[in-house]
Amino acid sequence: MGEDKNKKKKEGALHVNKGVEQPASINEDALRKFRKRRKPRYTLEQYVDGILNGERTMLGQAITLIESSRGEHMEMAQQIIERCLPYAGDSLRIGITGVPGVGKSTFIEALGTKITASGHKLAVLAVDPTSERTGGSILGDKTRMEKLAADPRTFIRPSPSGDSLGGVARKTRETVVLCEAAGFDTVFIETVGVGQSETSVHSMVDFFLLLMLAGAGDELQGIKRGIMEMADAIAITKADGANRDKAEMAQKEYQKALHLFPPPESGWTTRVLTCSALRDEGIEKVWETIHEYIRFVRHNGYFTQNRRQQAKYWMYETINQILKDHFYHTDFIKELLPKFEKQVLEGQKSSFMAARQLLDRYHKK
Ligand SMILES: Nc1nc2c(ncn2[C@@H]2O[C@H](COP(=O)(O)OP(=O)(O)OP(=O)(O)O)[C@@H](O)[C@H]2O)c(=O)[nH]1
Ligand SMILES: [Mg+2]
Repeated sequence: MGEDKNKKKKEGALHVNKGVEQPASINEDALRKFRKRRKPRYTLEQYVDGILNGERTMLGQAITLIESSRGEHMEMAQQIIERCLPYAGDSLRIGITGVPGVGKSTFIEALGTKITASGHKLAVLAVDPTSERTGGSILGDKTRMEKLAADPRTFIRPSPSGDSLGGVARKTRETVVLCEAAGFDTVFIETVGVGQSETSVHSMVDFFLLLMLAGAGDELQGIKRGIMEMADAIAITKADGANRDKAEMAQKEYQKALHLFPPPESGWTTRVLTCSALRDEGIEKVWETIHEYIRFVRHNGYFTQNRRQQAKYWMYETINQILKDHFYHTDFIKELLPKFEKQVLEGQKSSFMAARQLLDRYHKK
């Protein structure tokens, strides 16, 4: 997926007219060399000290290294994470998902301002692998999160961009570590409930909140059953004005529907709530429910068990990711791929054979 995107970028940027001599690519090369040489801006000590002091700018700079694809940056990012790990883990990680327009940003603003007003430090991150929205998904709707964006107790960071879902999710997972080391005791991870990203987010949070609309025609609004199964609570949004009754009806329906699902591993009974972020109604209740859940799973041991399982999951995810990245970024593989692809497309080689041969060449390199 990521590879296709890169390819498109290269081919689609400029149209080359036949017969017109193209300028030498000296500038490109010079630029590339300059970029390659650019070292991380600060020393490891400076990054780590800044983060542990809770400096938001330093935190932001370090996250930029996590998101970078330059070797030196990645190396430095890993060292920073390593040094921050002993100070991480001490936050409440909450995943928030829902279809576009369900009211995620408005909800985060309403709940977030309450959380920071009670003295907590909140980090708001996003996992959003669809490039069109990237960069804009969180910061773009600053108007919906006006108070939070200006709140010194909040750190808001849009989704890392230009990568596959696996890459985006892993980077966000690493960003959580730095946020926690910087003293953020509550972390929200927002994702749009339309694809695979919920599963990734679910595997990095302690509590998973699904926001849903009432009476939007289709009963389950294209929200897959699997996503409802993952939710520790469902909140029906926009329960105000004429929508209020509909929201309460939906609440009953979903509560009933949930009975048909297998009981979750945590032993918790999924709650269905209603809220209005605009009117600030029911928001407090959602927060109380989250705490009730945390007390419950801390008591029965699921909290720790779940975090350990997640750590294991991310170990394998990271291995897969690194192996895959390394393979696709190896120069001779990049050269061979189009040739093999062509042979497969033309039926000269089976896909299995092509894959096998490429991997053999890769291992022998
Ligand atoms: N009546 C009412 N409208 C709301 C409420 N919360 C959000 N809205 C409106 O719903 C629209 C979408 O809200 P957002 O918070 O931007 O929704 P979102 O889920 O972040 O949307 P995307 O970022 O596109 O995924 C906006 O016009 C909001 O003003 C609410 O509690 N009541
Ligand atoms: Mg939004």
